[in-house]
Amino acid sequence: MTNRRSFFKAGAALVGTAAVSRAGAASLPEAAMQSTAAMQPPPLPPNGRPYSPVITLNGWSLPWRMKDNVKEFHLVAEPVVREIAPGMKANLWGYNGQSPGPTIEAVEGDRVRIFVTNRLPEVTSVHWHGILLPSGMDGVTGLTQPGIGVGKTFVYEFVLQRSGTFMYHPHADEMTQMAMGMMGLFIVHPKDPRLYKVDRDFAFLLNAYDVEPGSATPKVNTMLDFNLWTWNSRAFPGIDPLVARTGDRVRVRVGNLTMTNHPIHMHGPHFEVTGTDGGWVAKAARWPEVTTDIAVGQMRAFEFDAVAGDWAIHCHKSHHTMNAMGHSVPTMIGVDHRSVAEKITKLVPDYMVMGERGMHDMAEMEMPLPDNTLPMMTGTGPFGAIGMGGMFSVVKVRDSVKAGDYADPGWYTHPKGALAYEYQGDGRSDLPQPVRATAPKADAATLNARKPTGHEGH
Ligand SMILES: [Cu+2]
Repeated sequence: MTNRRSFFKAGAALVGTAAVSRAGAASLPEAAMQSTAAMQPPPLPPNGRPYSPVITLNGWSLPWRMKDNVKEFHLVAEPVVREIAPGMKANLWGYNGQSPGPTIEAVEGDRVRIFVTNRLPEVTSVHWHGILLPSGMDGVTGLTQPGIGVGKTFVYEFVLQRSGTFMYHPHADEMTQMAMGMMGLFIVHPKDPRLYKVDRDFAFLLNAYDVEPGSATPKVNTMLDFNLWTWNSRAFPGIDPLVARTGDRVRVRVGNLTMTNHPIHMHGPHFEVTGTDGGWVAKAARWPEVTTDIAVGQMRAFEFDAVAGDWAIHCHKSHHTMNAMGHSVPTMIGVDHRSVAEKITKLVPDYMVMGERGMHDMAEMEMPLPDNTLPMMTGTGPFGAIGMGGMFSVVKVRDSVKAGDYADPGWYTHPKGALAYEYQGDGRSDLPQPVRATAPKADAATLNARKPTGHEGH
């Protein structure tokens, strides 16, 4: 039972195997529940080693019970209803009332004992993604443990060997359970709270769902063509802003549990990646960036010095800043279909011509949508439609924000002379035509060129 052999030969500094204490498992710690998608201000640790908690966007951190110097947490895997954004709720699976599950926060060197109760209709398990632990605690159904049966509770116990940004998710029927939203963040703070200290520490998971417009339950067999691209199971404009004070050192931690990579791009100040799956990045190995690509299963932490303004932060795959809508919409740019539209309107009075001058109109029009469906491009700023959904938010930096205040400060007031404006200088609207080269005569080769056709099925 008490196996004290080192489980990781190369790491002399590592503490020995965590042995589950059956006495400790005698009574279940209370399982805190959350019914709202509103961000819950992070509590300071009531006991144990000190740390500065992370801000989980639209989320919360799980309280623990300290028992004989062990932090005891209780996760309950269960069906939940998550508000993806105001106007749309999804039937997901998650933990303790929400998807993603609550963020687990602890400190390097802590011994944690995590009770997992299964209230799903099938077996589950929890894999502690990125955390170095005895392999028997790794949570892989069939390989390191039997699945946690319906209605049963399992206990995981291990010592946190190193600090960093980690995740948890099932390793049982993963395709279904992750497509349904079962995942959470696991943050391990450094033992020395002065190490890597920042003023604000935000965290979110990249996740994705395929929920048909008008329905509420994700299609779990979808492999790549998801239609809801979310951060912590929220789509813009439902995603919290990242609020900071001018000059704050800000960290953003991101984990990717979707089925594709996401180049996360931030406007404004350059940032540097300070943490990866392998831990903290040495100062000499950091370089300035404005986009960091986060592959499937990866975690990244990046840091910057906050500069006043409203700065967009988003995935740079432009289809990931869109909300659900059918994808089989033909490209109409450059097509004048007014005469056709007139004929259709006689038959279908509500018919709308759209897309022939680009898609921006769609961000502004109020189109009737099926129930429980978000507009495809949405969110309104001080200057009109933002035309974004999905994986998009705003870093809102102000001089006046107080320490510990994460409330939305509203829109930025731009200093005089620091705002783009419409040119009205000489009143001319007939701008000179550019001189264009004359097109060469089409020859046989051009006429024979075959263009690819048929994009149905994408
Ligand atoms: Cu993306």
